[in-house]
Amino acid sequence: MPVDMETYEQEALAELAPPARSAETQALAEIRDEVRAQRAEATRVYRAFAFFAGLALIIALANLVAVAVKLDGTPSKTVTVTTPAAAAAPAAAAPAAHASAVTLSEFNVAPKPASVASGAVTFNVSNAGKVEHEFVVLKTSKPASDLLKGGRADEAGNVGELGSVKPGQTKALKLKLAAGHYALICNLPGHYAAGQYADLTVK
Ligand SMILES: [Cu+2]
Repeated sequence: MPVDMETYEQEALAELAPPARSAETQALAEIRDEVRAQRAEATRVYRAFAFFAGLALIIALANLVAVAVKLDGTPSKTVTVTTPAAAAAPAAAAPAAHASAVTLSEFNVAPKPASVASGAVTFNVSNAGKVEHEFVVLKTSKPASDLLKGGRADEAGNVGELGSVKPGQTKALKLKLAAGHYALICNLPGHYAAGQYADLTVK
């Protein structure tokens, strides 16, 4: 009887096993089908996306071509900027100024303009530097850079000066100047040697 029981159990197990296995198999098959379905759906979505993306690209390209064709077809307009004759005329025949704005700094003299008309000339001298400067006008045939004499500039030909222009200060110097070459310098110790000079032409 024990043998029979064993056989029965084995048979019973054998009977149970296949359905159990087939249930598992079926579950796996369902999962597989589900995965396939999802994959198919994903592919559909991707294809749809790719289709619309492609469509958008084609539309964009078509627009580009349309714009290019339109641009090509449009007669190119040359924009001519006409300088007003009134503005050009003074520049061409600018009368020489009777004033020059001079900026002093470490260590420079910057007259604007650097050419003035003979007669009454006003120098509006500003000290844009951080230390005190002076402003000396010399009538000389030598270049402004060629006046050094013992550490300072030779002041021969001095026609007028402002002895002191403090930082931030602006002073006017009015002189009667004949036509010729002038040197504008600051002759405080070391300033000329450091390059504080400029040439001026009086016409
Ligand atoms: Cu100076």
